[in-house]
Amino acid sequence: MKIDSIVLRELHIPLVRAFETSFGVTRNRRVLLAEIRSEGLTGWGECTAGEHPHFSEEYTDGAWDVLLNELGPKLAAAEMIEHGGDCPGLFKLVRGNRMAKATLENAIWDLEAQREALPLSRLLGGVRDVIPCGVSLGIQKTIPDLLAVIEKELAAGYQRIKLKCKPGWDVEVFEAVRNRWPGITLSCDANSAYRLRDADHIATWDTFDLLMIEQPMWYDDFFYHSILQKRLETAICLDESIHNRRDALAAIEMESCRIINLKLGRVGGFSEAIAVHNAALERGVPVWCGGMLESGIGRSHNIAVSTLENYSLPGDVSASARYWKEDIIEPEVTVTPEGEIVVPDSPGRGFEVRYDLIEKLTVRKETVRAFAMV
Ligand code: OSB
Ligand code: MG
Repeated sequence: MKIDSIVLRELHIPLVRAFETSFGVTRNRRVLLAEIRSEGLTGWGECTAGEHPHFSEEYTDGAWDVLLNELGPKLAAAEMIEHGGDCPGLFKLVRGNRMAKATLENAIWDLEAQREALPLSRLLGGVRDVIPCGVSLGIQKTIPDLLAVIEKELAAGYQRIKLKCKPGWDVEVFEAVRNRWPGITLSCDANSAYRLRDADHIATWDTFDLLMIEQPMWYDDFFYHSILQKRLETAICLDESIHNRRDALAAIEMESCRIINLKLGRVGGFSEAIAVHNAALERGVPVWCGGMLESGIGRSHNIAVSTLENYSLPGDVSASARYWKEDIIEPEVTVTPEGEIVVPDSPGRGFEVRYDLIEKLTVRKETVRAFAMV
């Protein structure tokens, strides 16, 4: 495919409610989008980097620079890009920066799906018509506040509740939730807030029958998680630690986790996500699709990848209205009373972009040049 233009944008969009994790509070998102035109079609990608390098090393301004001056020029100058799967090779010289890489690679997959007149989910090898949905609930001011939020999300149909946790917002919270709802599917996510010295404390959580404990310790660790996993009945799920197929193999081999949260941006795009997915499938380790507070573009990519066979647990991909007053896609993402998202069967992402709204929310916009100005 001939790449006609690559335009990068930064959009500022307030969340409808603040999202608090063990590493901080997000109130406003800075969303980076790539808009790639080729042969009369337009593909879109979203960068899932956060505003600060708190979840991973990547962050909005760093990703913007890498996209504009490193990856974008490589893609703009490429002569032989036919498939999304050609991007990892093209970007090989740039180390890390996976969320930035995924932004462009995923837009190429989107273009490819449109060119082949296939739903993106089918191009990726997906097998589901609907995907099961859970929600990730941020740390709240009080336990009664949290119980009220859970009540609302359960009434909306969500199949799994994930509680963000940290020291001081854990056992009492799990106890209160389990007392009220003994049977719901419940998990927690510490975003690396604990250390191995907390192992005895974490082991007491076994009584809460959690589906998993997500990334309890260091964001870059396998070894200490494998020690912790031996001391728990509850499955550990790794998120931050898994960047590629080799990481997944190491974590599975070392028994550092029994479940993987497989995020597109964190592993560098659809190609590596499929590789991690397949490695986990072959070894009987289920995966699910995490979220990064995405706009509709990233959300639609998450829906497509969640249709792969081994995405067998409910993900954190939920309705647009939980994040945005107005989403930048049409229709916005909605969830059925059964807690499922119906996967679009039209070519490409299956959601239109609201171009006027994107223009209105854009605070910077730059066209990538085929050769960086150095
Ligand atoms: O650890 O899964 C995480 C949001 C931002 C950064 C990290 C994480 C999250 C979430 C929110 O849990 C998932 C979502 O609703 O998009
Ligand atoms: Mg997580």
